[in-house]
Amino acid sequence: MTTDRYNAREAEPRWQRAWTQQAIFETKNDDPRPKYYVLEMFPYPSGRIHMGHVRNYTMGDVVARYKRAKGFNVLHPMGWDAFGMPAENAAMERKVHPRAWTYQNIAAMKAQLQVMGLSLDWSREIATCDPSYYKHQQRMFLDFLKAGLVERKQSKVNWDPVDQTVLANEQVIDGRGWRSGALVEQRELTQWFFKISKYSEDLLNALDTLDRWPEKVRLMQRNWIGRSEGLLLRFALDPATTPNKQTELEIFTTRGDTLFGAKFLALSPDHPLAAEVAKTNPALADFIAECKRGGTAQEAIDTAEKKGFDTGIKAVHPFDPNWTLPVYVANFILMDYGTGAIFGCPAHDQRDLDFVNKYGLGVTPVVCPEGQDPATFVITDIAYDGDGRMINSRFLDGMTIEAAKEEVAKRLEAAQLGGKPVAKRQVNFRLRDWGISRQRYWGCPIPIVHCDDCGVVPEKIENLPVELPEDITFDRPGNPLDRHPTWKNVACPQCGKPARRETDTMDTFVDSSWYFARFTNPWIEDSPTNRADVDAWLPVNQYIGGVEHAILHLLYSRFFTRAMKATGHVGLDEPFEGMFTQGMVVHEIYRKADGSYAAPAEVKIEASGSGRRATLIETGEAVEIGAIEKMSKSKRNTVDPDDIIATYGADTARWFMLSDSPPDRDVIWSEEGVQGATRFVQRIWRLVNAAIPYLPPSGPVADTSGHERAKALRSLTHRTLADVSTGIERLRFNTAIAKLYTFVGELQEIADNAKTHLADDPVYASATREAFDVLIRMISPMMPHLAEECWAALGHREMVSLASWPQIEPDLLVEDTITLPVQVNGRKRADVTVARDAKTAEIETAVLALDAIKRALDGKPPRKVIVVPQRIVNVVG
Ligand code: ANZ
Ligand code: ZN
Repeated sequence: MTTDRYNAREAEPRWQRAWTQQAIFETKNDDPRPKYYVLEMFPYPSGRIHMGHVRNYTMGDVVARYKRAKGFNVLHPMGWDAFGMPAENAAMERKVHPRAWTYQNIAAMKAQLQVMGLSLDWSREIATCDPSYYKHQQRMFLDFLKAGLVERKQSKVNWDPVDQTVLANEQVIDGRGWRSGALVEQRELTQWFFKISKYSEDLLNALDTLDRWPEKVRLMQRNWIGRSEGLLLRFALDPATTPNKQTELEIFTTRGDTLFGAKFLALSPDHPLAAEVAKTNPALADFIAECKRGGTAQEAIDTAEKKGFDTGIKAVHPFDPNWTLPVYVANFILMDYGTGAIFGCPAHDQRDLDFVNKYGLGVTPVVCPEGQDPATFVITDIAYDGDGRMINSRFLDGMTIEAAKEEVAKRLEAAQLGGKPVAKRQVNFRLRDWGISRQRYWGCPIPIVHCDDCGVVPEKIENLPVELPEDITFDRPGNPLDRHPTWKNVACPQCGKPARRETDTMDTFVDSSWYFARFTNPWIEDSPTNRADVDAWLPVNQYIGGVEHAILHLLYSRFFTRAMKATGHVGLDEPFEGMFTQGMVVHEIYRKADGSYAAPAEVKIEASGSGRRATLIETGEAVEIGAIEKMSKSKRNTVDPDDIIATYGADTARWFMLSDSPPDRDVIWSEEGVQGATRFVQRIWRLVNAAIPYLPPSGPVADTSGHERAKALRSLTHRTLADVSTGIERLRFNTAIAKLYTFVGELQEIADNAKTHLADDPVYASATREAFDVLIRMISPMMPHLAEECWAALGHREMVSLASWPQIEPDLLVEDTITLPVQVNGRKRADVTVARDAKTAEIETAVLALDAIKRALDGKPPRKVIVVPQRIVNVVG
């Protein structure tokens, strides 16, 4: 018998080796069992895993191990989202090649993941920077191009005028280039786009079918796609005020009801009419140029001060020929939404209100909230965008907003301007086409050649992959592919004449938009997917990741799957059947007297009075315990998974990660919590070893009839099993764990007195054996190493990772007693607890034996006792 402490440091690597040697987590595509595909978002190889990864991958691993035990053929792969800017930054700062940097990081992180004991199929490992992966991505780009899902068009980029380079949005900080500090400008470049907007309606509607996605995520996607119903409305212009006798201007509005509150029209700085006026108006030309300074990021546009320039053009109100409105160019109107022109109603749109307050154009409210007096309702600084009744709006007065919209639409559809209806109804989407061109090296090359004679020519499929050159320099800003001496010089695939390669690479979101499909058969060389395999495995049954990817990554993946279907690479639309977004890992912040931060590893926490106090381990200096926040390097409140695993073992880290909070909420990482988890690991080990000498071999459980205690134990075992199973199925890991704590508490008593309870009671010993065998299988998804060790100690030869999940015996789930209320002459006097199958006569006897009932009857015999089976007992006195 082993009574030693459980030594995680020795046991964990031993079991990891055993799993690897027997390749038990390698999944076969031809396995006939039902499939289950569980996937966690693959990591960017930054160099080290963090606690967020630990949480994410532990959750996925519990699901994978559980489903395997339930008899599924489980696919649980892992790979690397390996292209991206940090590798280029490292190259610039440390003179290391992006490829070398990336692969070193992959090796380091892979070792860290292996130490966590994750049941991953490493035979399917993918790195997106590997030509054997991106070759297929290039192929799909060409397929999409042929299918009309790719387009080349002008688009704005952030341009750093000092570094002479294009910047990603995240490289623009407060309107300046992150390296040069120069004010960023907008530039137009011809770029490649995936036509995701073709699927706007479908991507929106299909959200309704994703009933295993968090509502929050679906809502974020809905808002991002942004469907709005409105009007395309043509305003007549006074031709005398326009540069070339233009007679009309088309705008898009979702608020036709507010037309009588209109104070101005506004054009985007990129609107053709603005450019036309600017030709003869240098001040306007300057204004337009100024608007183009500052980044292209939406946020920058939203927060910038609202500015405009009066073009001098006059527009005519559609309901009143004598009412004219000034036409401005304004910096907050985007060219690529609606028509790039609007009418402004300041009372009910904040941007418009800010604008008119600056230019003194006045405000007339036209919607009055319920309960407000229209005579006194005014708007000054805050626009009103709520519900109400129409006011100051002639024939619309008194209507609801909806009714007014309808009335306006009807009248303007019937009215004519230049021989056509003034307005027509239009559905608009906020979702823009996906610009994938990046002017960087470390990404998937776009397989296109530019030929002076043939124009834009797709590379031939047989020439794929277009591989990145190895010999590049990072001594200057800009795209190394662009300035590479030879790489871009190629023969035109069509005419053979000298031509140039496209030097843009793809947005790294493309790489992560189909990796889940590639995992289903990462070996196939001549196509991105094997149709039989990909159709058998997809959709991913359970996808798990951070809420920060709730919008773009999931939307792009949903688009890509549709595009792959359109080009014959998969057979479905929706890649992720179940989606789960886990909460963050948060930790206290410690601040030293000088204001700098101390890391948790440098701090000792002690109880002090009713609270806690923290000191620096090294110097004893007191540190202030601050707020609990997301782990971040800048606040130094991070805990290194490696340290935790080295000190306590992976099982402790995994258990604590799951035990403390609901998985979709934040979990507070604390030393106390980790201590609690590690004590629990030791407790299970002691418990098992105390019982082992008295346990019969595993086998059918002895007949417990007539043995109430054994029956009760079996019932507890199976009820716990049922609860833990549902907990895991619903990803409520913390509730599953709470049940396990209770169960272990009950088993403790047996173990403490093992000899007395078990030595001479074979029936109870048999029920106890069952309890332990079930316990170990229940903890095995969360603490797989400890479970293997206990399972072996309990005498099992096969690994618990291969054992099947215990069968729940439904009979044992029903409690075998029942409690009924007892009334005397219509008033409740007591409860009676009897066997569920007790006969009426037995219930009568039990009821009349109760003190409360005797008292209520004043000691006299009852006139009648009526037992309503399973419901109530009525005593008539
Ligand atoms: C008049 C109006 C009055 C508007 C009012 C709003 C409130 P969503 O819902 O996102 O579709 N708009 C139209 N095109 C624009 C552009 N290219 N750039 C900036 N703004 C634009 O938004 C539609 C509303 O956004 C439209 O309805 C228009 O302003 C503005 F009390 O028209 B509205
Ligand atoms: Zn050519």
